[in-house]
Amino acid sequence: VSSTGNCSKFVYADIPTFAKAPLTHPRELNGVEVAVYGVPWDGTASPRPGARWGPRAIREQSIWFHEVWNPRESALLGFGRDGPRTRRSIDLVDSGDVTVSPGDLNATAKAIRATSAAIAAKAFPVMLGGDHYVTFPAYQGVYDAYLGKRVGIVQIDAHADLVNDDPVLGRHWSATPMRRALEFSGLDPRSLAQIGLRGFIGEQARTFQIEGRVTVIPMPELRELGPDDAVATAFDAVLEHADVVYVTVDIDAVDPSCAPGTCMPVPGGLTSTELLALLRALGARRHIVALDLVEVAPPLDPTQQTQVLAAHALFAFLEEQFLLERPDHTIVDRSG
Ligand SMILES: [Mn+2]
Repeated sequence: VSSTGNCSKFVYADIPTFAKAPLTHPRELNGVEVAVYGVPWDGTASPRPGARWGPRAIREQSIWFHEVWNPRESALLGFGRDGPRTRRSIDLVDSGDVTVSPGDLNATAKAIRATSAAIAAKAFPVMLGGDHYVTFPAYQGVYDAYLGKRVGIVQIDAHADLVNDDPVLGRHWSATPMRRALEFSGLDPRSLAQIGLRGFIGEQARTFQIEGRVTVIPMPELRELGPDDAVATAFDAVLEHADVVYVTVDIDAVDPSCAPGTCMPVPGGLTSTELLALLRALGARRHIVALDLVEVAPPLDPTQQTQVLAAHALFAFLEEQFLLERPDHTIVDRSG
């Protein structure tokens, strides 16, 4: 959107909306297919802040390929599956950022939930975080938009984020969102699947996983299964207890050597190649009603590669989900 009325091809020119898509308010999404929005919030990160800069940094890196891809005008041609394409373009917009209130989690969570609900009612929401706590109010918004449907979760993450209550940090911070989401939905914990876990886990969270029979595919098992089978296993399990799926991707699932810009890095994670393959495997699934990508903390990565990877991962998902033909392709009914 340049002052001459033309959308400049250059990465360094213009206002960097996601993929240089038009900026469109969540109230004006009629006919829109995908709406990207940001939550510039890290007020619930426990160890290191920085994820408030995530949405802007991902947007900046999302325009590198504008020369070859303008979502509404030109084809997005990645090197994924070589299948037939259902179409060339995606009716994608950028709905800006949720208005956060620094220091006021209640007001911020309320705003996230309202924005998420407004977007999910009209389009496929892609949320750019933010620390991982923001997934909880975003999930609530999707739940509101799909009232009557059981919204399961497939989570790509190094951590379980299933802490219930911490003596110091309490119930609302970046290690609790999956626990809060299950508590809110009242769904069987088997409606949650977690892929990429590693490192060490608190007893509280581990006990919940075991007792609730949460599907957990830790790193060693993921390496054995490969991305396609891991995603298939997760979806098969979750869809026994859910009608639709919310996908949340914590960039810390990736090894710190590929994605150092995150608040709680854990060694032994995905390569960037594996993350892209996972996002393609996810993108090939039906039943997904929302996606988020969280915990990109640009101040912790002077090379900017964390947000470059984040942008590529989102493109891989979008190409699979919206442009490539799938044998089981079904658009989820948004009419409720
Ligand atoms: Mn997380």
